[in-house]
Amino acid sequence: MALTYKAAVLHATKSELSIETVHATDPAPGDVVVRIKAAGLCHTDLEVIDGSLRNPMPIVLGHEAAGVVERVGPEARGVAVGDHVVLSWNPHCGHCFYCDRDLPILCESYLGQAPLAVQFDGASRARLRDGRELKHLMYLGALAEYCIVPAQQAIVVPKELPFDQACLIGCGVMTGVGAALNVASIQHGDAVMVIGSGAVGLAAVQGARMAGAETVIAVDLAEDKLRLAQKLGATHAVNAAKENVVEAVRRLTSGRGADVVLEAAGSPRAFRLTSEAVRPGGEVIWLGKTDVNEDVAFRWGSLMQEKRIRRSSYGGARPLRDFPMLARAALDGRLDLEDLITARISLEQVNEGFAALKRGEAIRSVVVF
Ligand code: CXF
Ligand code: ZN
Repeated sequence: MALTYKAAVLHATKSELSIETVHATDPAPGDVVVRIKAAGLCHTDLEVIDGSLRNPMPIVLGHEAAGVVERVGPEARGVAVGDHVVLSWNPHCGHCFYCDRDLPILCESYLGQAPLAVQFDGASRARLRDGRELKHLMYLGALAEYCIVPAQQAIVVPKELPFDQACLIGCGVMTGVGAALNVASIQHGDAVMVIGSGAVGLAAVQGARMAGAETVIAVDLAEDKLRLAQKLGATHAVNAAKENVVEAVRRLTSGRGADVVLEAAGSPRAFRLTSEAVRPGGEVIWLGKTDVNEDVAFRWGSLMQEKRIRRSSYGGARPLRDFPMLARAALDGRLDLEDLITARISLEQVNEGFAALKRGEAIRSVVVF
């Protein structure tokens, strides 16, 4: 049966997405057909729109989504029709050099094919009405009523979790909470500084508390975001527009600096701050990003003294293990997802949603289908 559905399609950089009826191609035997119920708008989608992240066009954006499984291919394992799933944007082969070293985010097939914006088997799963092939951002293209993905990308989560909260687990929450739980080695009683109070930073604040940090210092330029960080578990808030952040963190840590710094702001100033604010022997995790061709300068002295600096792109995600864990944490009240949702919008409002994200007004706008 031919499947047609609505999708948010980008035809050219710096233009608006158009909502179009598109035609699915036949699923592969290992695929599942997921009816999308909610999808968050992330900065990475915005980078494709503004052209700083190059992708072929026309392309369906969106990579943070949850939905219901409607069809399961004969070779798909681990999911059943009716399951509620959160989608992962990191399919991986499981047997290359990096998969073998527990780094699926560096999987050779995943990285090799990502710029092509196809599904993991190298083919597209949808066409425009005129027959032209559609591309899918980050192996998903989830700003659409349907996503056809290999079963490994559809992770079953408890049905009690509302879809608008569940979708956030697929990117921003996994990245932030995962940085604290999987990537950093936060010890009970640690002082953790989190730079940036957007979706990833607010998830990192919560992850730091889950990991046992006693002091969590949120840093941002906006008072309302800092207030939200405090509501979500930050013990201190520092407004970098008004205060000297390094002095503030030293004051709160007996002069040493933070044990762990999680960066989620994505600006050269924020990156520079990380190595200044961390204590000798402490750990820095960079989550944000800036243009790949931009230079970022550091004071050499700030990089000395046994500091450990690491970059992470998906919070060390092992989706099968982590997505259900994050869903349970949300259901138990240990992880607040509701407060990350600034607005619920329709697919037709997606351009307004991206404009709000660009202006820094939204933590997460969630398209609800
Ligand atoms: C990004 C992180 C850098 C690689 C692409 C995906 N994360 C989420 O949007
Ligand atoms: Zn994202």
